[in-house]
Amino acid sequence: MAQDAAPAAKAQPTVSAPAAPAAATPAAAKDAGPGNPDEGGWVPMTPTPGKGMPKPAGIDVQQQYSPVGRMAYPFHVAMMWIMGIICVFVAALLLWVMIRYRAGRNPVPSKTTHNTMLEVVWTLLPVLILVGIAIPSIKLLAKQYESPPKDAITIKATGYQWYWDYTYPDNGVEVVSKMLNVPGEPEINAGTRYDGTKPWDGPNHLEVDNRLVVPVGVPLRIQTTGADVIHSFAVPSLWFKLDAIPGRLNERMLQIDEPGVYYGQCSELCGAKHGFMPIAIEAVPMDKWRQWVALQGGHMKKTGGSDASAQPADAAAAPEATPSDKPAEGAAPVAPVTPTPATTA
Ligand SMILES: [Cu+2]
Repeated sequence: MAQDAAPAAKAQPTVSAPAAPAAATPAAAKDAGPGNPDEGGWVPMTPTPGKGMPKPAGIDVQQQYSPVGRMAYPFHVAMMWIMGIICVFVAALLLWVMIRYRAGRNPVPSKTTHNTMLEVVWTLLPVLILVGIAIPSIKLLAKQYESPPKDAITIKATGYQWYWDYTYPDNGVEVVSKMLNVPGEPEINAGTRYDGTKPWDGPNHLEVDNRLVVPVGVPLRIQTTGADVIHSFAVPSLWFKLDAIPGRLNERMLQIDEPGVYYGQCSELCGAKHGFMPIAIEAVPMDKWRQWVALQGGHMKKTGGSDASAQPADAAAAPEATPSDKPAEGAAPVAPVTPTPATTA
């Protein structure tokens, strides 16, 4: 924690300026670079209110948009009911015993010590309930740890104090993703614009300058690591949470059911601005994703034969990129590749 304090203090000077609702253009120009949505004609998706984000006064888990989430959510609801019924039942029994068998009503206490039938029931019943829970629970656990198939699209999310960096190693794309500043609040990220200055901006504290753009309906291999301290990559509406640990490369499969913008946050206390490194995933159809990759100056995976299907599509994406009015895109080398600390890849 002492470590965290130092960079925080250094960053502090930028935090005081009381937010002149950002001239969007100069700010946008500042964060020009790979992944900038203002670059290359990419128009980010406008999020649907309430989808992939928390709802005001909501108390339930967010609606799920991934196969794992759709499996886990009903299980979560069933567990809540089982727990609730047991709590009410035990509390009722206690109350009944306290009232019915109080000293005042039973001056001569009963000498009963055993009841075989009752003992068998109160042993067997919890065992049966636990077995009943264990079966779907283990299935869900296994599903959550399912390995991505060989041809899954790889995305590596690196947590920094206090932003995310996304690389697509097979596509030669890198995106640095920082929280948008919040109107009326101290500036958190110098150089990023203010939330609400673009029509596609989502909720404040959750929207970022450059989203993680991914294709829908196909398995993604999400790898996480931390560049400095432990972070955690978590998106509630996709039932996805994976720690990002320095010196380690964690991996989990993610698949998103339908296009949309899904928001999450770093979920490991990682320092002073832990609360200001949100995650915004923009899931788009595959052809749009290919277009996005091309606009970032990236390419489709060079196939070694396993996923031959990618090749013709790659060829299709390429011409799309060439006439694009952004030839400079390719010229800008993919942002200075941040040395990733000792990841065991
Ligand atoms: Cu963090």
